Amino acid sequence: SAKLDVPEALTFDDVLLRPKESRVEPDEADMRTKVSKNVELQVPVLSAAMDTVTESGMAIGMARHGGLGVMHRNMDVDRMATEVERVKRADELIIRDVVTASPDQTVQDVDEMMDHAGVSGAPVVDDDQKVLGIISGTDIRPYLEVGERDEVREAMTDEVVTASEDVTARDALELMYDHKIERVPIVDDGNRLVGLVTMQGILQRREYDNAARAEDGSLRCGVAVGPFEQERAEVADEAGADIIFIDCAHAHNLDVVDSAREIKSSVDADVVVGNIGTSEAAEDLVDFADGLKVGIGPGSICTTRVVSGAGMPQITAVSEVADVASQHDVPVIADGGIRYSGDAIKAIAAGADAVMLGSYFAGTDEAPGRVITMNGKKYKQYRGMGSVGAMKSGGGERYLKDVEDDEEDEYVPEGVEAATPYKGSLQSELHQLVGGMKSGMGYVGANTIPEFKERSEFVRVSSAGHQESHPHDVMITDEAPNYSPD
Ligand code: RVP
Repeated sequence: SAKLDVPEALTFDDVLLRPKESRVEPDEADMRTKVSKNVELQVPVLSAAMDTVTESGMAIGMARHGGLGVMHRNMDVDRMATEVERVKRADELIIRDVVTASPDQTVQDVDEMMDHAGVSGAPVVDDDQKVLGIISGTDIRPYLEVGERDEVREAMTDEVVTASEDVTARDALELMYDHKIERVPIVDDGNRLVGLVTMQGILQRREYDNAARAEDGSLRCGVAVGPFEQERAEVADEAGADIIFIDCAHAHNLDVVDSAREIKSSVDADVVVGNIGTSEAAEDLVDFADGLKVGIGPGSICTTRVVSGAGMPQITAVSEVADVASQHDVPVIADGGIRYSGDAIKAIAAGADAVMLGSYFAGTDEAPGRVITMNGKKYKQYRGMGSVGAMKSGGGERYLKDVEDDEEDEYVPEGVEAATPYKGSLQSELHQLVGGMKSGMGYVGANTIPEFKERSEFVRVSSAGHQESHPHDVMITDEAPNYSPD
């Protein structure tokens, strides 16, 4: 029957990159890419908009290392705005959230307070925020050693070098060198404290020379909004989000398309729409979307395909969408199902400009949530945004529009709640991911992402070939930093 004359769709394990003649040193591969029409990244990687993956901590880490964090929407609009502001302010020259001391506090008090806040010095201000002095660990130590409980006004340095808000990093550094100090309070015309510039802050900014920054120097970040959340989108835009991600499990729903178009017309930020998995969906979105996100069911915690019977294996989905999107210069993000760096670079070969990962980052320190120990091994929680737990705390509409409040039985989840091995710092995970992707570029002989997309070719892999790809016929004795058996 014609109904059974069906096309085949492929995913990561079905294909490998055909090795090609090359002079490319992987280390030197240029990973720059566009994730949306107006946002370029140094590293083609995004962290997923999930409540166990991306809040401001992850977004800051991703952007500092050249990628992009997309913050989830399981939080109220006010908190979302605060989270965006946190990212935007993270690497600002002038720290606005300054820990201050008052002149009549005791030195012990201030010592504890600074310890708690993780700072080593604080401006001393009066009730009117006027700067009276500055106190640091060095000023306090002699008092603590002899056990005296003096007031801050005794211990502080009262000749303070201050600067005004228009200070540049260079000026501030010069002041610090000239006066042998490490922090300069920033004051207004009335000598009232408005911020602080620290040596450490300036040096830290220099360290992240690969960071994803907007024109004003702030770190880039993305925010997920529901398909009908016009207000959230506008608030995110106002707060300074660089990209708004219309976040929907099936963005080819025509009501979603209409609403996304409306949101696009009311914000300044770029608007990326997803998820989709077919060329028809891409056709319906390319006229207004600044980027398209692909993935119907590939996610590690996703049960959409099992529950609904619908989905699209990811390599085919990406290449269908990319065929259409590339004709309109709309970037494509491959979202979900990436377990290894090899998967990530295969997604780019299929036509994506960047990749989004959830489980890969959920175990890092930068992801929300605590480390838990089970049977002596460390884990962090990782759950689908369509899981019962995530839906209960607000993520429901991604998967269902009309769930009655808190009637658990009413939910038809499309995701599971899980634990993922604890992995330590985001930086080392990203290093492995990007390093592996660069190796792929070396094997194909491409120096840049666009060149790689052009030059790469796939071969089809049999199940015997797949088995051969993984370590086999051995017992692994030491864990590799970039491989663990499934
Ligand atoms: P993975 O990287 O394989 O863990 O997949 C992460 C992606 O899975 C997310 O970016 C999102 O598109 C999708 N997701 C999130 N929640 C769910 C679900 O509950 N079904 N799916």
